[in-house]
Amino acid sequence: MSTLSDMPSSSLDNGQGVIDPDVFFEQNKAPANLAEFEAKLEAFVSYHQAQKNRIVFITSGGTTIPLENNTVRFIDNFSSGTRGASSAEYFLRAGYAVVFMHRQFSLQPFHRHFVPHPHLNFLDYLQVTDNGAKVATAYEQQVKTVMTEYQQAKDTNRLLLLEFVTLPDYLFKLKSGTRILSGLQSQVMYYLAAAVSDFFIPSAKMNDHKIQSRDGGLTLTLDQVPKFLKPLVSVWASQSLIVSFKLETDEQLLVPKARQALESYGHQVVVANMLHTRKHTVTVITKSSEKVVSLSPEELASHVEIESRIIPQLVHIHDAWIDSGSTLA
Ligand code: PAZ
Repeated sequence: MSTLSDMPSSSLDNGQGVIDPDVFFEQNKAPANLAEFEAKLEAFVSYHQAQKNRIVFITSGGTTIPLENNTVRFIDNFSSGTRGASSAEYFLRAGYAVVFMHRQFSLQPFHRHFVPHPHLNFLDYLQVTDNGAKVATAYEQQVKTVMTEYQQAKDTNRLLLLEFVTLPDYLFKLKSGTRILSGLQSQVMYYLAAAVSDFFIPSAKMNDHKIQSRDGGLTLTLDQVPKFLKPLVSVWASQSLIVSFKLETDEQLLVPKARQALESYGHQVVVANMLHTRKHTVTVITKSSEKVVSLSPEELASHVEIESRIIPQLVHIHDAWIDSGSTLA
């Protein structure tokens, strides 16, 4: 049987496999495209800083956990990126410049209205004409509506798409992003909707090459991912408004765990949601308030999106944060 569990455990962990966030960055390799990520973000931030625009930094989609350094196999999670992609559109409507840091190939703002679709693929939206090709008549109106907003976001340079794939990729970019955005202080909101793994295999403990099946079954031991919200809130982005998400499958745990997160990390907002009801019910929790936001069956049937209710509330909380450095207004 192959096993990764007999490899040396980190020398700087707490004895239970939980390492300090700083140690994580020493023990894992920065993504190869970090410099490119930073250059794009720096240009975007300096443009919006000059315009005095608010920026929301959205994370969206799931992180992967590679099982080999030359990765053939990895652990993934369910997140499709709907929450992040739809929220980006409502933040744009609210006047924000949006950094959309998403899992590669997960849903993107605007594109999400067309692909993936259960019955249509990209080419089904097109039709051949005498001179070339155009949007098929049946979809012209829908394409026009979505394109108008998309074009406006592009023309005003208010949407920056950035990608991650693995957990280290995500964490290096998030940390770097907070450094680049730090000059905007309270003008920035972090909207951390990505489904980030709680467990991973550090690079030093991973097989370098493809795990072989010749020895039968495979036993994996995963380390706990350090609690990055702590340095994010207290050091990396201490002046900004931080909205984290809490996902549970046991209703009894949801609000207590969301409140525990607020207590432990000291940030401003947790949006709590259940796996199976996340598209129509969430609870927006601050230290002094708890508000259930939900859609009626009629609203759901007429394609109202819950993000259209969540974002205005967060904008309101951000207004107060900018005015008084508090969420209590
Ligand atoms: O990406 P999606 O729309 O399928 O799901 C959104 C979500 C459930 C990942 C998000 O709302 C969320 O709760 N993110 C944090 C997950 C966590 O607790 O790790």
